[in-house]
Amino acid sequence: MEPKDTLYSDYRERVADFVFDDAVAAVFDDMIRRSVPGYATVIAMTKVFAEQYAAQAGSVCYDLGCSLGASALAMRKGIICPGCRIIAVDNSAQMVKRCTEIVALDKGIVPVEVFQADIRDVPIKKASVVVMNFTLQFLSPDQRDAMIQKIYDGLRPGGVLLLSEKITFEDADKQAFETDMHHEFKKLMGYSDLEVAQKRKSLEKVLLPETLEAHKNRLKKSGFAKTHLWFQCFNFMSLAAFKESTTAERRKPPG
Ligand code: GEK
Repeated sequence: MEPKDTLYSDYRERVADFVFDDAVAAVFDDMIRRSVPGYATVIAMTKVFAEQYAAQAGSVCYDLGCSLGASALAMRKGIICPGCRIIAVDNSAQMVKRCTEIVALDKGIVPVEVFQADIRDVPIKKASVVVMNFTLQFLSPDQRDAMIQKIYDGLRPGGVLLLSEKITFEDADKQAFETDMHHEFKKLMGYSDLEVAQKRKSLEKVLLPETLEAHKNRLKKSGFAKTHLWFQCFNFMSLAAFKESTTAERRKPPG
């Protein structure tokens, strides 16, 4: 069984900025499942998106900010098209080490390469599915346009970007409500008020959420023809952004 996340359970005089170190990598699966409402649904549906959109032989599926590889392994289960492979990237050495071990234990047959790199430096080529589940939010906002543009340019026509993020709201009441509900979710998942408060402090300068509109505008500006909000639970959402294609390129035939 995965170890339980108790990293913020003891009072800290000074809460340092959050980093993806050994301690976090060791409990990450438990941490993200109990912190992100709908995480299990987003991962489960990543399989379905891969099944539908990794439909071009020889294409590449990317998991950008892979952590322990949950999205990469979901895609591995879903891909039915021959000759596809998966590239999973994270810049945390500790995450990459654990992810490599986890992928090695998985019985899937689609090739998965896991490597340590900054996603800003990774070339995206011949992509059919690019997954960025809760990672763009950790890039500095002024670097996000270039990241999305690079993904758009590297996607084949008919490809999809799955972009899952924590979001913020313009309306102060809505922001307060969604933040509150997220904290209630964390308490329901067994975190104490102290844990919630200390974790929030640690992420304050590290995880910088934007509005849904800001994400949609960026995707549109980068060239994505269509963007669907397919999942939202409180202040967490996932968008599917499609690169235009002819019908023949689009997806696996129905039935
Ligand atoms: C999942 N997608 O389980 N380059 C590479 N990796 C980065 C960068 C960067 N510039 N910045 C952050 N990361 C996963 C969950 S977690 C989300 C993703 C969270 C990595 C960082 O090391 C971490 O592993 C991941 O992005 C974000 O579906 O913790 O809220």
